[in-house]
Amino acid sequence: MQHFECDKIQYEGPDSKNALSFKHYNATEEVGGKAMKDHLRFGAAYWHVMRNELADPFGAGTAQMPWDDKSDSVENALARVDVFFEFLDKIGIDYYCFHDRDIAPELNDLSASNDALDQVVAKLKEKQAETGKKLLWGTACLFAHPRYAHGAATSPDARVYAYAAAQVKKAIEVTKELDGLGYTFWGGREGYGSLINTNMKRELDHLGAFLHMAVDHAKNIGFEGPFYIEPKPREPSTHQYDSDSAACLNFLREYGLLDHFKLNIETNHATLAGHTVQHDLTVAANAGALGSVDANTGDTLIGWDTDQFPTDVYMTTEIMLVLLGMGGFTTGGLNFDAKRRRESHEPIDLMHAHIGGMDAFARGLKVAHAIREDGRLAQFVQDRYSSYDSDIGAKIEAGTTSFAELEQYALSNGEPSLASGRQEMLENLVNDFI
Ligand code: XUL
Ligand code: CO
Repeated sequence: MQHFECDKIQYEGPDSKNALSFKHYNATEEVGGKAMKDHLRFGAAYWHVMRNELADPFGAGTAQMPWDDKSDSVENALARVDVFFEFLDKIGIDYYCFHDRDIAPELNDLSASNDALDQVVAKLKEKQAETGKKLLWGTACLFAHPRYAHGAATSPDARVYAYAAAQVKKAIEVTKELDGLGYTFWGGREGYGSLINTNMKRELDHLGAFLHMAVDHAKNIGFEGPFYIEPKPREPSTHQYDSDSAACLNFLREYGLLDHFKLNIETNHATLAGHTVQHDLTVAANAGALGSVDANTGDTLIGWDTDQFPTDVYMTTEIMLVLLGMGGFTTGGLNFDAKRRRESHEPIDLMHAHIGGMDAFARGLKVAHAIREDGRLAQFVQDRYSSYDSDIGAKIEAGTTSFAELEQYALSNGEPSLASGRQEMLENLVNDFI
């Protein structure tokens, strides 16, 4: 049975008027000697594609899901798997991501929930073998159930902490069972509503211990994929401890976890933190810790996590410049952590949404590659720092000078004459490629 009223989406080129085709994403076309699909490593989010009913705080869900009987039965969960793999096949996405409770029901009893999860995982494993689709990362949902209202690994209640640990233990195990390439921690409620009732120090110590136990367990069962932390400053909490790339890196260093974790950077989370996504990606990449990307975008007029599909080629270009600059993904990919607008409620809208995101990234990839091939942008930046390549500048970088020597240098060299930053010229240069 077909659940999406379309054939496999094909590349038809920029002149095509067929809305259900790719205009720019051509999976096997090479850019810089590497196929687009291997640069971009697109992933689909099970929670948005299969489980997001498109409700908002003011109204009920609108999404049409004729295949879903809305029950918490394992049968219903198993039926969704077929629909999801039809979706992956038709859209041509090779990777996917899930939370434990997206794929299988929360049954309010840990062993019953675990049994249900095992049944669905067995089916996912079969479908993966049949289709060649891969799990980019798995994760545990530690934020939806009321037991996690005060947090999970930062809950003030040790019984909740233990429950969360059990859930993560199982989620890592099923991720390994499915040959998952990574495992993500998004601290959905790892933060606070108010400091008036919060012991921040104890909560952070508990979180550090939790992640160390996760590392130990991964080692015990032979799960090698990296762990990712996904920064987000707020929502649902007032403040979340993993607020941005820099805060996450600091936390990982403080608790001795940096060797085991990379970051999964999400555009709309970076913007909620008051940064551009390019900023948070760059901070992560500089630390050698940029692992994966949750691709979406926010809305400049709405101050919350709207998780929209990325369509802005300027933004995808900026993202691809960072990714190409670090040599591309290893274990990570571009996971569309994005949902349709509430008004786009038909199954076919899932196709339009992903086509748009994939085409926007294909263009960003081509533009970023062309900018790098051209070389003028990189050359400008290199030249801007050239005074550090020799003489006193080289001594600064080598750590072989002192305030006393720099004072002598400043006294004898007089007022430095500055070069222009040429920001506008460079913005024009980037636009010339778009
Ligand atoms: C929430 C969010 C999550 C994580 C996985 O804002 O981004 O869906 O990606 O838990
Ligand atoms: Co995300």
